Amino acid sequence: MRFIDEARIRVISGSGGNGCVSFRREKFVPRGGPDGGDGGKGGDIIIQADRQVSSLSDFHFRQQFKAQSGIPGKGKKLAGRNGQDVVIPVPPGTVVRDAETGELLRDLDRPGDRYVAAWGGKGGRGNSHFATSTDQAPRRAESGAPGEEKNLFLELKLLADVGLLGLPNAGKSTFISKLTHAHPKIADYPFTTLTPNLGVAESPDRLVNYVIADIPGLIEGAHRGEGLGIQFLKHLERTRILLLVLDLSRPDPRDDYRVLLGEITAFGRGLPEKPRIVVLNKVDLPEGQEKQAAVEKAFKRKKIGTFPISALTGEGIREVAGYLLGMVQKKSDDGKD
Ligand SMILES: Nc1nc2c(ncn2[C@@H]2O[C@H](COP(=O)(O)OP(=O)(O)OP(=O)(O)O)[C@@H](O)[C@H]2O)c(=O)[nH]1
Ligand SMILES: [Mg+2]
Repeated sequence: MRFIDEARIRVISGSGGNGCVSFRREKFVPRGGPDGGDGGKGGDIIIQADRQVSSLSDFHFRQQFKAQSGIPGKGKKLAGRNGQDVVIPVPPGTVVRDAETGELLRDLDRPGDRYVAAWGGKGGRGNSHFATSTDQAPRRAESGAPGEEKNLFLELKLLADVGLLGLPNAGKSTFISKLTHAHPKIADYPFTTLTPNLGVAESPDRLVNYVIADIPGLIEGAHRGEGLGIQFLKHLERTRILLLVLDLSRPDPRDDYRVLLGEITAFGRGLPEKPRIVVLNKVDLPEGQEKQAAVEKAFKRKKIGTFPISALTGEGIREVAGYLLGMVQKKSDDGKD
C-alpha cells in the first residue's frame, strides 16, 4: 500500500464558441440588420474534494481531462450553449500544485472544497453587438477565447488520528510496530524511515480503532527543509493528536523536546494547537533509567504529562495505548474532525 498518494494530471478547459456573423432575412425587409448570436463559454475544469473518494489511484488510469468547448452563436441572435464543466473528484486532504513549478495552488481540505483549475474560454460576441451609426451591417464577430491547459500535481496528505514526532533514532518505528500491525524498517541509525508508515491500533475489545502515522525523524531546521522534515510535517496537519517520542538515552531529552517544539511552532499551520503527549522511550537502558526521574520532574513542572516506555520490551505501551484511545474517543464524541 502506498500512503503518500500522488498523481499527475493534465487539464484542458473548453474554448469559447465563436460569435456569429448573420443578418436578418425577412420577406419585406430587404436589408436586415445584424443578428449574429454570441458563442457559449467553454467548460471549466473543477477539482472538488469528495468524501466518496479515498485515494488518487484512479488517476493511474486516467490522466487527461478536457472540458467541452462552447457552441458557436447562430443567426436570429441565438447564443451558443456553454460547454459543460468537468468536475474531478478527489479525496479531502488533496493538495493541488503546478506540476512544472511546484507552486501550491490549493489545499482541498474539507469535503465540498472546490478549485477551478482551468477556466473555460469566453464566448465570442456575435455581429449584432458591433453595429454602429456608420456601420449598420458589420461583418465582424469575435472568436471564442481559447481554453487553458495545465499540468497539475496532486498529492494526498495522510489521514491519521495520531502523528508520531521525534528525532531520528528515537524509536518511533519501534513504537508503531508494538502498537499496531505495521512492520516498518527499524535500525540503529538515523533516517531509517524515509516515507511515512501508517498503522491501525485497536482497543482491546477491538471495537474502536485509530490510525497512527510514523514519519521520518525530524532535525532542527526541518521546517525550513533541513533533513527530510518539511515534506512530512505537513502530513501531521491532519492528525488530531501529536505524540512526541523522546529518547531517554540521549544526553538531554529536554533539549530534544525543545527542538521538536521549535519545529512545530515554526511550521505552524495548526500543529502548535494540537493536543500533545510525550513518551520517554528506552527506559530499559541504564542510561535511560538514570535520567528518567529528573526528566519526568522537569515536564511535570511544566504541567506536561509523560509516559515512560520501552518500545523495545513493551513496558508502558499499554498505558499509552489506553490514554490515546481515550483521547481519540473523546475527540470523536466532541464531533470534531
Ligand atoms: N534499548 C532500546 N532500544 C530501542 C527502543 N526503541 C527503539 N530502540 C532502538 O533504537 C533504534 C532506532 O529505532 P527506530 O524505531 O528505527 O527509530 P526511529 O525513531 O523510527 O528512527 P528514524 O526512522 O531514523 O527516525 C533501533 O536500533 C531500535 O531497536 C527501546 O525502547 N529500547
Ligand atoms: Mg523510523
